[in-house]
Amino acid sequence: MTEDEKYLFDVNGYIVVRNALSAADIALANAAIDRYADRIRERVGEDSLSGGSKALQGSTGRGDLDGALSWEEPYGRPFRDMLVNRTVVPYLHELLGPGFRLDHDLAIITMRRGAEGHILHGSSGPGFDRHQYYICKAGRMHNGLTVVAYQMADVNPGDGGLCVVPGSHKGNFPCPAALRRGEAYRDFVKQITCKAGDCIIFTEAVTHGTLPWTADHQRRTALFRFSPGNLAYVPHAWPANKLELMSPEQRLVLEPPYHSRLNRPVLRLDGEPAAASRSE
Ligand SMILES: O=C(O)CCC(=O)C(=O)O
Repeated sequence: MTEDEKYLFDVNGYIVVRNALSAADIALANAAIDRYADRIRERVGEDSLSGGSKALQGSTGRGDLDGALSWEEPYGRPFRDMLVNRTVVPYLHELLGPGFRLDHDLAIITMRRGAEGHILHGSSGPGFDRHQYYICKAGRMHNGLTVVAYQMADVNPGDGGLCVVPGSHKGNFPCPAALRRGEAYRDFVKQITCKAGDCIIFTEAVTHGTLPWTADHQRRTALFRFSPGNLAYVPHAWPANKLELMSPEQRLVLEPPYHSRLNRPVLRLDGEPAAASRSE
């Protein structure tokens, strides 16, 4: 992560990593989503995410597609490879420390034209959330739960999708309800545009949410949530049949939470395994 990128993440609470996926990765990931499209579950009724906000409402819900890390070859491969993507791993080393681990299972988000938005949320404010935080001390950034969102389709200005309130990860006061509902202060909410193959990394501390999807093409985002190696948000024991599909490098990212001092194996910056190189 360059000094400029550290500045941008520290100031904004997110960063866009361009061209993290190759054209072949994008094509295979999209073919896999097409293959399993009948498993997409649209969040309607009590699963709706727009929280009753008129500004975020839509004609249908966000589509969720689970289980991709367990899909058979070749369909699951591009998603398993995202766990140890060599362009993205150095960012996670810097933001979460070596030994970062997958916290939640992968969730693929799809949105078709008219899909509703998601009320804005984030863990900054007057309290301290010990699982989702952003701190910078002595020139080093420390993050709790952190989202790594790979894009399989372009997100153009006005399409909708992920939005953030840049800088809000450092906020000390409660976020106004009208802002969270997309009903006021819209100038402070930034839609994040990007191309297929880009990856957006953001801290769960930054206030973020989803704008309704207006484009004719489907939104497709593979959303991973990582934690530092010592921390867990969700209880999780990865099942043996999932681990069997993983390479040795990918399995390192599925280690349970514990101190790196206890011989925690970590990925090197080039994505290969190595012993822990610094005490976290
Ligand atoms: O639409 C997005 O990318 C945001 C998703 C999100 O914040 C969530 O699922 O909690």
